[in-house]
Amino acid sequence: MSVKINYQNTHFITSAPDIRHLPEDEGIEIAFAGRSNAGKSSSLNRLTNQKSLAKTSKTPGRTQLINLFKVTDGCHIVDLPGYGFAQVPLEMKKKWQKSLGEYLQKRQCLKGLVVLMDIRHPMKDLDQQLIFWAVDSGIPVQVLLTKADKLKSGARKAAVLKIREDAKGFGGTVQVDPFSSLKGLGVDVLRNKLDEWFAPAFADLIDEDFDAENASDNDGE
Ligand SMILES: Nc1nc2c(ncn2[C@@H]2O[C@H](COP(=O)(O)OP(=O)(O)O)[C@@H](O)[C@H]2O)c(=O)[nH]1
Ligand SMILES: [Mg+2]
Repeated sequence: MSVKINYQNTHFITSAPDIRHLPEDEGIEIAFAGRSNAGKSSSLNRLTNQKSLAKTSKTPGRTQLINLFKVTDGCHIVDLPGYGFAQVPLEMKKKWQKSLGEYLQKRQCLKGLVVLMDIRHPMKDLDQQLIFWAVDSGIPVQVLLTKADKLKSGARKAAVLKIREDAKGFGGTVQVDPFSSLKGLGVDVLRNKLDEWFAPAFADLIDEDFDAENASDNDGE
């Protein structure tokens, strides 16, 4: 039994300066993470069919807050600040990494991590660190290789295969797929993955004739 969630209803709830200030640890949370400029905001906008849900910016490192979005009751998306931004002082970087590690290891409601990487510059140190932390905590990971439209299909396929091979080294559930916000490539893969991760939030409803307002069959109505 699977659920199709309508991501178009996603809306902003709050911004937090750090992980400690996030709302209560309940429901199901999926985090999006990636280096600055990897295409995270664009992917959220594409996922939700909203032009500026997550402000996209050509200036790297501008989104320094953690943004929390509600998809539907009990289902949240957390947009983590981009990392790898050169201008951030080392002390701040270290502090941020520490609290990010804690979040991945301690947040009970975190049920999935989406890691976005530019397909031309994948698996940088902090990308690997994040995946390692998630796998270590039993959290499944979806890697999206963004801006896939920038590569011709042969080079794109080669990159995907190479990174899938690398991903096996983490030992956990790490799925790797190409993605393009520009062309819409991989959006279905992302939606299906989120549907799967959020599905337990609907477990009570599923026995009944499931017809939740915000999680329709997406059949046009
Ligand atoms: N060609 C191409 N450019 C993209 C794509 N996604 C994002 N970009 C561009 O990459 C830059 C950074 O995107 P943004 O979503 O703000 O990245 P963020 O810093 O990770 O949130 C912007 O100039 C986007 O227009 C994509 O799928 N294809
Ligand atoms: Mg952004």
